[in-house]
Amino acid sequence: MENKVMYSAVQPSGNLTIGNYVGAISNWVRLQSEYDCYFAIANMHSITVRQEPAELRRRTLEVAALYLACGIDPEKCTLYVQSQVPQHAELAWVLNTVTYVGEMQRMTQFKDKSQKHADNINMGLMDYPVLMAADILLYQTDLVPVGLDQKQHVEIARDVAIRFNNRYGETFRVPEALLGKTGAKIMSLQEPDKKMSKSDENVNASIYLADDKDTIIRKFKRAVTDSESEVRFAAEKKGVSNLISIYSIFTKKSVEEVEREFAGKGYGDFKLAVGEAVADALAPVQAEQKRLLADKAYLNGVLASGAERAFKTARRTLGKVYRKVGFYQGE
Ligand code: ATP
Ligand code: LTN
Repeated sequence: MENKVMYSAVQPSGNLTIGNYVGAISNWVRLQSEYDCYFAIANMHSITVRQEPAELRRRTLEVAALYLACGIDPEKCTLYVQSQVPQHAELAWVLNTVTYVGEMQRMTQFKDKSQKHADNINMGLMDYPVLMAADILLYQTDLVPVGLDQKQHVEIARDVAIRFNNRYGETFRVPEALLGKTGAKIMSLQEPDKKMSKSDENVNASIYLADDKDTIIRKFKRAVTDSESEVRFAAEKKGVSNLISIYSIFTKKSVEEVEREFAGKGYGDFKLAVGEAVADALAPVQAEQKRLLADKAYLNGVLASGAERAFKTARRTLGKVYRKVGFYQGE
C-alpha cells in the first residue's frame, strides 16, 4: 500500500520562534520516518503582508537551513520552496471557484491580520486559506501537522476538498490536521493570552530560534507572570503555565515533575531554569544552521531536487483537476 502523506509549511516572514519550533518543526522531525513528507517554505503566503524582497530571499534560505538543522532529512522528505512549484498558484485559482467569500471573511487569521495591517487588506490576505488548501491538496495529503492557530485553515482545506469531490467526482484525498499534545500553542511572554508570534512587534514577547543564551535568559526573566510565587499549572496563571509548558517540552519532564522540582522555590529560580533549558537545547541547532548557511551549494542542491520531486507530484494532481473541470489540454 502507498504510504500516508504528510504536508506542512512555515512562512519565511520574520524570525522563527520557539512556537514555530515546538508547534511545527519538532513534530515534523518526529514523524518524518512514518510518512511520505513534503515540507515547504511558504514564501507565496509571506507576501500577503509587505516584505522587504532581499530579506524575504535571505530568510527563505535561513528557514531551509533551519529545517535541516532541526533534523529534517532531505533523503526522507521533500523539502522545497513553494514559489518554485507553479501548480500551487494554478490550483489555488481553480479552488477559488469552489470557495465562498463569506467563509474567507470569517477566518480568524484574516480578521486579525486585517486589523493589524489595516492599510493593506489585499485580496491575497483574504485568499490565503485557498492557497494553503492548494498546497495541501496538490500532494494528496492525509495529515497536516500544525499549531492550533492553523487548524481552522486545515478545516477549510477539508471542506474545499469535499466540495470539489462532490461537484466533479473523486479527486482529492481529504486531509486532517494533526495537533501536538503539548506545545500546540506557546503563548507570548509579555501577553500570555496571545500566542507567541514571529511578527509580534515586541521582541521581548518571543524567544527567537536565533537568540543567544543571554538574550533568552533575559527575556524569560522579564516574562509576565502573576503576583503569587507558586510554580503551578492553572488556568488563572496563564504566564506561569506557559513557562511550565515550555520547560516541560524542552526538558521532556511532565508538568507534575516540573511543579515538584520548583515547589517552595520562587519565580526567579524557575525563570532562570527555563531560560537555561531552552538556550541549551537551541545551541546545537543554531550551530548547525550556521554551518549549513555557509554551504550554499549544498542548500541550493537540496532545494532544487526538492522542487523537482514536488513538481512531479503536483503536476499529476493538477492534470487530474484540469481534466475534471473540463479545461482543454490539447486533443
Ligand atoms: P506570523 O506571526 O508571521 O503569522 P507565526 O509565528 O504565527 O507567524 P506561522 O508561519 O504562521 O508562524 O506558523 C508556522 C507554524 O508554526 C504553524 O504550524 C503554526 O501553527 C506554528 N506556530 C506558530 N506560532 C505558534 C505558537 N505560538 N505555538 C505553537 N505553534 C505555533
Ligand atoms: N499558513 C501556514 C503556513 C502554511 C501551511 C501550508 C501549513 C502554508 N501552507 C500548508 C500547513 C500546510 C502558517 O502560517 N502557519
